[in-house]
Amino acid sequence: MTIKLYDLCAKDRAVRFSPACWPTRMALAHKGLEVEVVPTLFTDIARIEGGGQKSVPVIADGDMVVRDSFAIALYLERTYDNRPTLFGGEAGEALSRFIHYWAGSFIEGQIARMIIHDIYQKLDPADQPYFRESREARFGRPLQEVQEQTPERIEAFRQSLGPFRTTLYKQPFLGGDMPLYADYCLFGSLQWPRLMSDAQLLDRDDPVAMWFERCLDLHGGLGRAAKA
Ligand SMILES: N[C@@H](CCC(=O)N[C@@H](CS)C(=O)NCC(=O)O)C(=O)O
Repeated sequence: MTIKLYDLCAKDRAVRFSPACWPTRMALAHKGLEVEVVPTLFTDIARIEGGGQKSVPVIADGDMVVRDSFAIALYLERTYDNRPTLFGGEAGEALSRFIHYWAGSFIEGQIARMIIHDIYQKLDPADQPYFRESREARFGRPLQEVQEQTPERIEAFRQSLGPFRTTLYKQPFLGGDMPLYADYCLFGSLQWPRLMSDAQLLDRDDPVAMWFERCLDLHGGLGRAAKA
């Protein structure tokens, strides 16, 4: 049965940019599951089936509605346990939880400060007032002032990826020889600026950039085919 994925979209509905939804798209592909992507605006989220949703991704697998990207990954792992694993066992699941939170807070927090106004400009006009108001309340400043693409900020971001980079000197993926859900968490973080901004956050010869290129090619080039 086809799984429905409610995925955030920009003004151009074909642009699906959410750093939280990309791990789910990659997880569904990893499991070899068929998916119908439902492009969803920020201002549509409350109307997603099941009701009461506050964020995407949300999936509907038949009657089963699951929200939150990590909960979805756990659901897919348990429900489709005869398909390739997303975690490589219980310890991998526990460690992936850390990567999920690290990507969603520390990594994406830094990226947001570099691209937030670029994101705003690509959103549907129906979403722009909500996005501006909610994000300006969060940052306490106008979006134009929050966004800083200075060399210093970009360099600080690159340096903060040090432990990730060092890991990639030893192995091609966080999962080892093959990607696992932890890779998809950080892939989502970096796919977000790739699709929504012209800022070059990584040096081309950075091992993290090379890992990202490998991720773009996974699952038939799913990530690379995404419209910017
Ligand atoms: N913990 C959630 C966070 C998801 C999340 O923050 N999604 C954003 C899009 S990237 C969202 O839907 N935000 C709704 C809003 O800001 O109103 C998950 O990983 O699924």
